[in-house]
Amino acid sequence: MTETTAKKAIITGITGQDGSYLAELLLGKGYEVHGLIRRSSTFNTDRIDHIYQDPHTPHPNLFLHYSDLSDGSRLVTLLNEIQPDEVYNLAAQSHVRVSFDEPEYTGDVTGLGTIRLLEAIRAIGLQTRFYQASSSEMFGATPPPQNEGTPFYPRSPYGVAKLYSYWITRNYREAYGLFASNGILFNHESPRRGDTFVTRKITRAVARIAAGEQTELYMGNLDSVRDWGYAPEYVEAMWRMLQHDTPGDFVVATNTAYTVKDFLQLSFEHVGLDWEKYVKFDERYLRPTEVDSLIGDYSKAERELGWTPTILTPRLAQIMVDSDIKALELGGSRHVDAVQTV
Ligand code: NDP
Ligand code: GDR
Repeated sequence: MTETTAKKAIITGITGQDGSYLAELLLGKGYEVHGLIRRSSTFNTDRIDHIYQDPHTPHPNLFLHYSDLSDGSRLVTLLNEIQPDEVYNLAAQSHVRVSFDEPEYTGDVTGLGTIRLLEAIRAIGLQTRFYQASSSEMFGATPPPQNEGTPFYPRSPYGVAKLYSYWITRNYREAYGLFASNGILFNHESPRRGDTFVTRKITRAVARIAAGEQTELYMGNLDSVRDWGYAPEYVEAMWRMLQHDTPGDFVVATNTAYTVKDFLQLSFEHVGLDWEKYVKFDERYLRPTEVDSLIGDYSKAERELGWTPTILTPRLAQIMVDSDIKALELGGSRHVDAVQTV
């Protein structure tokens, strides 16, 4: 019998929402996973603590390495050492509102970070497959439905930086024949979503209000329309893109539309409360330029990758509220995994 060696994958942004689900998925498929993490003065590995393996255990298959997308030479060293079969670039300054406060930093990490990785791959001559976490924010002001042929019109420093990364990924595919794909993912959420994104901000507040620990919730624009899907299903699409015969660009979405107001209503209703009694306006949550409506046409991903979403926004809101209630009962543990509750 011939022994097959495990595929090796690098995940940048492994400590984030998507990185943690992708790491679980790849470990489940028998990959050797290498996650790049940032040095921090406090622990930033909450989302992956449950899969952490002590390096002294026999045959570990998850390895963590300090790195930062602003440090190109470190990326060259790591890629050369690891010689991955697949690289998933999920790291980014990913908050749209924050990108208006830190536009240069966002450009450096969310934009130039990608060229640092691609150049490392090219310089070493690696035969690796590359996934770029592109975003529906690149469509910005272009009205829905949006698909792979829709013109881009980003509306934030984040969207502009992601557009640079999208095009440089395409350019390296065309110029050097690299197997490099863009997943153009629409908003996707989960109990592991960062606390300051709108869905999680709402579901955490609902849990706290229901428990009598909070009385009001300050929000910005409630009229924007989003196409919210479920993060564990979206990381499956990322993996399928890198198993496909040819590289390409794929929209991943649910093709459904809900306003922020709808998400408030769905979440508060789940615990029998009326959102209008608790939600107040604060202009600090407005953006200088807003993205009014994103609704993704994912028919190419369905046709070519066989991918379809099953969890839509109403169920998603319930999963997240239930998880936040459970987390509160357990004493504030930040991320209770709700995958089993689906
Ligand atoms: P998160 O914000 O949850 O995670 C971002 C990750 O990037 C974290 O691991 C973070 O590390 C890391 N990171 C940030 N800055 C740097 C840096 N300078 N060097 C190295 N790592 C860094 O994002 P998501 O998981 O939600 O999203 C994953 C990717 O997909 C991002 O690129 C995002 O822009 C993109 N995207 C997300 C969508 C969504 O709806 N979630 C939709 C479309 C695209 P740390 O934990 O230390 O902060
Ligand atoms: P988005 O997500 O900007 O779409 O980017 P976010 O959840 O931050 O905002 C969605 C919409 O809600 C409105 N909003 C508020 N948003 C936040 N964060 N806080 C509030 O209090 C609030 N009130 C109203 C926003 O104005 C916006 O219209 C996310 C990120 O994950 C990106 O990284 C990713 O690329 C895109 O989704 C697709």
